Amino acid sequence: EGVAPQDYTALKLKVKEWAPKAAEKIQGKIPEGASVYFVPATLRPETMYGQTCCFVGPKINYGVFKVSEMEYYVVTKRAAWNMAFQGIFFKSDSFPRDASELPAVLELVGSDVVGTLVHAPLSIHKEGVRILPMESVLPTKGTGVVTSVPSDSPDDYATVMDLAKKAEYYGIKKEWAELEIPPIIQTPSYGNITAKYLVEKMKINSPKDAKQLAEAKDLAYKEGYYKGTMLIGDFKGEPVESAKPKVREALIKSGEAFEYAE
Ligand code: A2H
Repeated sequence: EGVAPQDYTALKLKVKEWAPKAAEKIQGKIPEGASVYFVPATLRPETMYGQTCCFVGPKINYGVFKVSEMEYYVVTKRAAWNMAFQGIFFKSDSFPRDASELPAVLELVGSDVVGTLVHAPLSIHKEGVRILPMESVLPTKGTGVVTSVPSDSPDDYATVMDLAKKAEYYGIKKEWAELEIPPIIQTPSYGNITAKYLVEKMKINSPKDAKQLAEAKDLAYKEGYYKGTMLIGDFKGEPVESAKPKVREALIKSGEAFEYAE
């Protein structure tokens, strides 16, 4: 990780239906009718059409943080602390002095929220996508929530394949990991589902093949960014390089995302 700040797009995935354990814990802690959002941080906003699920680390601790009377975000405490200094929770300049001053209403463990149904902005899956477990989510990066785009992220592709194969072991429904993977970006070298192409070509068999996945991630990122063309959405036919900031701006303007840096 370099010293230059990462400018993430923080996307708002609204909860439609809580998993049972989360529902029990949240009971009475949030006003009736309030909106709760899972907030993944992404560097690839132009791929959000292809979201098929959203990952949390099953052993990671998350907080539910109050943004306003009727709006709450699920992120790590570390991310909430950063957000507090980026004007996301507090309108004025009243910054928190320590973590106890963060507007947390309750804590949840990742495994509590697995199975929760959320609305993912731009996703072709309008009926919603599920919160699913990913062992490799780092608690020290972004918000600790990672939205899954298996068409363009080799990590996401390898993880959804593994989840579908071992659904019982993970305590999930197989079909939650098997939503259709739509083509989002056409590339000259890897076709229109770059991550699948690379994972298969490099014979990556597990989300634990960290070294190979890092290599695949690098190839996918460069090819998609410099040579990719959008196949879907308002900027269909445009190069990824020019579509990317436009998709980001549109998401921010519509209130479905905000800027988050670290
Ligand atoms: B990206 P950087 Cl389609 N733990 O979003 C593990 N991974 C995390 C994370 C965490 N706590 N927080 C964010 N990320 C992922 C989309 C995407 C991403 C695509 C292709 C590549 C890609 C959909 N997943 O990332 O270390 C998020 O996944 C590869 C660069 O800060 C985020 O963007 O550079 C990216 O890693 C941020 O990684």
